[in-house]
Amino acid sequence: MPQNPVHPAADSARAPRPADPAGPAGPAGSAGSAREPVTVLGLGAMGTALAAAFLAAGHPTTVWNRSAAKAEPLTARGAVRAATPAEAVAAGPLIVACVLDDDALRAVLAGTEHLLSGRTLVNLTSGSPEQARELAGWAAGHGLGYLDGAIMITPPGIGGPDATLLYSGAPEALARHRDTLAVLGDPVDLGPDAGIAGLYDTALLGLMWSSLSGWLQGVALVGADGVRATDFTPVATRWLSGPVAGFIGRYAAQADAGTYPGDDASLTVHLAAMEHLLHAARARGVDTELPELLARQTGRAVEAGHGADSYARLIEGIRR
Ligand code: FVH
Repeated sequence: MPQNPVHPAADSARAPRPADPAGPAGPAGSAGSAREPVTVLGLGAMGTALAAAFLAAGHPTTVWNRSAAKAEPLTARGAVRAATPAEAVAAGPLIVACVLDDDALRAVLAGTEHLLSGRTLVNLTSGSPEQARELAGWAAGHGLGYLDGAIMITPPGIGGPDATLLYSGAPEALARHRDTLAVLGDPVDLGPDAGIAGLYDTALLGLMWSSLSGWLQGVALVGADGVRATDFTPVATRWLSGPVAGFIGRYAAQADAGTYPGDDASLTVHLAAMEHLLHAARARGVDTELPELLARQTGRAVEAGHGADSYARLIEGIRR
């Protein structure tokens, strides 16, 4: 394997192992003056953005991708292309993986097991909480620190002010690599259970889809009377970021406590307003599937005798 002048640690699988991840950061670690070397496995749209952010921040960056050609724009900017996953893993203490799914990640890591001890794997591949916990157990068996991560932004936003990444898993791994990972976006620590980041991810995506569909419903409704989406939207975002965010903040405590005082607006009032939405949608030939679902959930709670409760009461039906 050829010597690499830019990043000698990428030279071969014979490279020395990194310091114990639980120990203090070495000269190349987050706490040192030199930038920590990073390996990025997977150069799809997201992996490429991650590697580009590390490079832009001055981290010696080794990359590997199944289709080698995708590394070219990054090598042109100073990345080192590893010929194999093993060579990439051996390049440094911190491995950031972002491939299609869990199966792909396992395929990539197969055959690297003997190199893993003492390093940290940050898995930014989307997966289920169960897959994350299984991977954490597998990693522990190989002496590999494991952090599961969820990226709450699309590739162009990586490194930008709106980028948030959720992490859960080995606490010492996050502490050790926090400065490096902060290059990608604000790191949010969700604790030691590796499955929690993925769980938040799916819950937050569900919230995003519900919000987007609610907004599209509104766009269709006002659009039927000639209002443009771009005129409706500033009012909608003000509504969402102000009052609606406030409702959520208040209802969170009710959902935890299991008591739902309807002192702001009762379910009976909500149901009556949903009937207006249904009527307005029908009158304009707009799809009613979403408002029907909302009215059905609310109607069930009212029929069960909870009409005086707040909207947060619906959690009981959703939790089952
Ligand atoms: N793109 C986004 O906005 C979201 C944001 C939130 C997190 N997701 C997750 O990130 C993972 C990767 O997503 P991506 O957008 O980078 O996806 P692609 O551009 O399609 O790249 C896929 C990479 O995976 C490699 N790959 C696929 N199968 C295998 C395999 N069997 N063995 C090895 N590598 C594999 C693929 O390689 P290649 O096709 O270029 O050779 C790409 O590097 C994903 O979990 C999102 O849910 C992104």
